[in-house]
Amino acid sequence: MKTQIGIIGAGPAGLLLARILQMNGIESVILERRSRDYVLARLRAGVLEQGTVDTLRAYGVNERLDRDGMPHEQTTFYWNERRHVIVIADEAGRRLTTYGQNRIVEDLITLREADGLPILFEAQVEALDGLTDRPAITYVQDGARKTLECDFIAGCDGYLGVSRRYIPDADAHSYLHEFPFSWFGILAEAPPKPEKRGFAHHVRGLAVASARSPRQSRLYLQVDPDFEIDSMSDDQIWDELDLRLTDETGTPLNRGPITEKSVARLRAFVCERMQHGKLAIAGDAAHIVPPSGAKGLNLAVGDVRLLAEAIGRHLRGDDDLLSRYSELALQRIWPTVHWSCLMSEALHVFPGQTGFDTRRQHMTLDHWINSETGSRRFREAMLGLPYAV
Ligand code: FAS
Repeated sequence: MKTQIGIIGAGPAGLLLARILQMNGIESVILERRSRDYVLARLRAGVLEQGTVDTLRAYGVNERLDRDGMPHEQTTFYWNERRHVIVIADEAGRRLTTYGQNRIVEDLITLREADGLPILFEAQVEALDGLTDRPAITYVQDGARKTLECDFIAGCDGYLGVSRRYIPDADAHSYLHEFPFSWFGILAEAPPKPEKRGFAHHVRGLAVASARSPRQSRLYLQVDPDFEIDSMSDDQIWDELDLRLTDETGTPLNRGPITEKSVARLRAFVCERMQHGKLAIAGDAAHIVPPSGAKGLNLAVGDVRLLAEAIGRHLRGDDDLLSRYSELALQRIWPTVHWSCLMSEALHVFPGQTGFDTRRQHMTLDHWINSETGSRRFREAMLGLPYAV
């Protein structure tokens, strides 16, 4: 099989890249190791920066987003049993929007299939060749080894994907930080209360209350890295969430059946080598952020906007932007990783944390909540950095 762009991974990065290329007249084939059902069932992110919403609108991926996306114009901190609100919407009308990653993925797959364009599911990529002249992807599907020849390869295959391995000295230019805790996430059929959405900084650990739709709540508890997913009953989960999210109103969360549970270790990772010859990586293949800042998906959007433009110019014989892809992408990646780590350091309880450490966390939260410069810094970081293109 031959195409112009071989894309590895049908997550948000790979699917959106394919969509942007298609709208610029560039054909691609997406190779995805998992089944279609598995990809659609993965929950993950849910908070979209304005730039992400604008990008999805620009490429016609907004019909359900405009109908079901929930405005998210403030962040609430629950701390010392009180609510503290920071307005995020800014004078230019920028704000956050809550709309599940799984729905964006479904919207992109639906559009691509309606256009009759190829996504090969259960196609496990095993090797990349010819990265400096005639790129080729070897993959296994239905037990047969096959080859996709292309002009360029985009590695959108996530943190555990194969593509990063084909970038020489990637490891020597990679930086990893593991946090000493995980997030225990639940999805519940319980209407989220607008007055109960935000982050709790509590002596027992962080809690997060967010929405996925008007009928579904997405909630997280900080847990130890070795937390057993079935170690808490549903009632114990709800009681712990209400305890950590306590505020002066005493309002409890709406409760309902828990339909999904997951545990994710918190880590931050950046690979500063995001390209080699006719291969470039984007999204989680190049970087991981702790979900505290709700940035992973939004960073992937910035990468693929830049990569799509660079590929388009490359195919027209102009390699200037492509030669600067890593450099330009990192100008957005590192500040966002730093912000996500600041949020993680301010909100979680660390092993061996002292009263001194806790008071310093309180100073950070107080700065964001009560000082003009702190609130502006918080607002700009949450709304997201401008794109390179
Ligand atoms: P993805 O990992 O989504 O997609 C990569 C794709 O490549 C996968 O479908 C995989 O199957 C495929 N693949 C891998 N190897 C392959 C191979 N050899 N051959 C073919 N295909 C291959 N971000 C937020 O902003 N907010 C959140 O609340 C949040 N919560 C998260 C919770 C969890 C449990 C996890 C794991 C992540 C969370 N994230 C969150 C981050 C997440 O949303 C990522 O940033 C986002 O999925 C990035 O998208 P991709 O780069 O496309 O990578």
